[in-house]
Amino acid sequence: MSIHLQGLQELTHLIFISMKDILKSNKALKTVLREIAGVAGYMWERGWAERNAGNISVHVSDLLGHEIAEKVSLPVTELPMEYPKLAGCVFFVSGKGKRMRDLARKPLENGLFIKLNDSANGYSILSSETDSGNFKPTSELPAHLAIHQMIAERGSSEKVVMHSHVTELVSITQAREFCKQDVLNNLLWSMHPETMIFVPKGVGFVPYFLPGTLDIATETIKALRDHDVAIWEKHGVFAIGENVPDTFDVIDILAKSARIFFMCRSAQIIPDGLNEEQLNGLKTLASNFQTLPQ
Ligand code: 2HA
Ligand code: ZN
Repeated sequence: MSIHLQGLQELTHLIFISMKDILKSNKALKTVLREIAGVAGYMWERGWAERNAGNISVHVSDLLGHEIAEKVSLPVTELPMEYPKLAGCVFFVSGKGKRMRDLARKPLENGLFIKLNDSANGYSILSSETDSGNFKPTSELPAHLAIHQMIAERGSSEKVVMHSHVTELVSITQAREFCKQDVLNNLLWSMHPETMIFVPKGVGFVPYFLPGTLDIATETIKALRDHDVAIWEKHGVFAIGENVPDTFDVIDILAKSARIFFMCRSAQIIPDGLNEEQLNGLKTLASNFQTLPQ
């Protein structure tokens, strides 16, 4: 029996792609993995990634699709729903139960490449540098794929979906008065002028749901239809972006605003915040804003 299992494992190993080999020649993919590792480290350093908290997925079909086109005979794991716009697409996703601080050091051992099947109702693991059969994509895969599907439906260019337990933003949602989208956005925008510039669409608020479920995935895509970031009540944030560093920066800017608010409050200061006229001025500036100021 054990001999048989060992044989099976070897076979599975053979049909897995060696990512280390692909990365030797694929510089663009190497850069993305380096960026993921960098951002995972920042999340850990900021205290937003305790234990296995947080997850990330990056749509990499453009970078990897041609190299794996012929690899079709891998085992398929069923997904809880269909994602028709993602048929055949390839993603790098952080691994279930894996730690951000480990992803920061060894992205290939703490994340994996998956490819959706042609019916878009299942995925295959293309690579795994750990040989354990228990290595799976993040528990929030339904939310990640629902968001990538929404991005594909509207034809926009975001490739990255990032989830993190941002302490400052989770803290704000502990107060019922801030669990209203307009109140929350006004608070965050009013704490610092650059929040309006870099997060002009503000945040969408998602009331508490059980993590990892289709319900929270559905509510998250509703929130992300008109916003770059969704804040999950008493849990964390989901952000989307065109690349890994920019996606992290949006979360970081929002956290800064929240931190200013809490720092004032803990010094017994009731922050004035920017007023309506000042915010309107920033809104106009943001709509004309194309490139980063020098
Ligand atoms: O990856 O953060 O929401 C673990 C989580 C689940
Ligand atoms: Zn979480």
